[in-house]
Amino acid sequence: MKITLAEFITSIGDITKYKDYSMPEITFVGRSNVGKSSLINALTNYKKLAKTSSLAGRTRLVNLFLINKKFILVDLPGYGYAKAGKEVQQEWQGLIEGYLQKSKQLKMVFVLVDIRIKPTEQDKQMINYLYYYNMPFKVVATKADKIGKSQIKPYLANIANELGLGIADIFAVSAQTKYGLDEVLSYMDNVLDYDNLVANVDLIDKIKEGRREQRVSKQSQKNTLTTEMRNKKSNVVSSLNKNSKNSINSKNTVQTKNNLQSKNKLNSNKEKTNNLKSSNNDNKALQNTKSKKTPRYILKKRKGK
Ligand SMILES: Nc1nc2c(ncn2[C@@H]2O[C@H](COP(=O)(O)OP(=O)(O)OP(=O)(O)O)[C@@H](O)[C@H]2O)c(=O)[nH]1
Ligand SMILES: [Mg+2]
Repeated sequence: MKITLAEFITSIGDITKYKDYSMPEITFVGRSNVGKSSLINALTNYKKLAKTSSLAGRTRLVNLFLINKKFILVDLPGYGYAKAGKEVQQEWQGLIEGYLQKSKQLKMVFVLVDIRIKPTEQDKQMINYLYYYNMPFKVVATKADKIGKSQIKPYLANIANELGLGIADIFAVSAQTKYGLDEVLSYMDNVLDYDNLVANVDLIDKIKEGRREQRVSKQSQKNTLTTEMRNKKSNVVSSLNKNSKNSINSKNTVQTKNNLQSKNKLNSNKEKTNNLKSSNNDNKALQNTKSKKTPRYILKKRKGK
């Protein structure tokens, strides 16, 4: 089989949203940084189909790629990346297991191990898991370019021994030098019965159309929401204005009442002061009448008499 066309279908972060495209699927599992995404790029001959990184934990979602319009390659997050933290590791584990359980079209699981590194406990658990659920799998030892060609067989024998498999059950590959890729491709060919696969010629167009419709409906939802929010806002503002007017009115009424009361108070005070004043004047008048003495010149006159 020669891969001439590879197209991105979708990325899934919530496995409940996984959709069955009714096409055979092949997936790649393994430790973070083992080379899953690089192997997909090398097999398809696309440099940037799947995102890769020298740092572990690059792939965080389940990524689906349509190949030659006939089958799907699935790139999964890696396991065993301690630095990602427990919660994130569990999330990735959930995506890996969720995908393996959900896919009804899974024809092959490639379990990747680094050719130079002894398979980890998690690699063994993965293989036991696949055995347990009776899922077809094959081990692929990656980064074969890192060791001399003559070393490949002994390294493969070690891995096979660790995993309780025969050496023929393991492929050795290099995404960098393309070593062993043809072998993997022809194995895929057999597994898929590639020549008898019917191409789904307009799947990507349908997906694109679906995405466009989603975008439009999201945008219109957003617009409705914005209009609703604007209306709500203007209602709130107008009711605020009404309230503040009412409160001003009631304030004014209270103020007028208060003013009236204080005016009345002032008037009654004034009256009181006036009363007091008049009573003072009366007193003064009384006092004046009481202290009225005979004028002095009259006295003198009387003396002179
Ligand atoms: N020398 C060599 N390096 C490789 C090979 N395959 C992958 N690498 C490198 O290994 C690193 C990790 O590769 P990825 O393909 O991102 O690994 P992954 O398994 O997808 O990693 P996660 O997405 O984090 O799970 C990158 O720096 C690659 O360039 C290979 O065959 N040979
Ligand atoms: Mg990756």
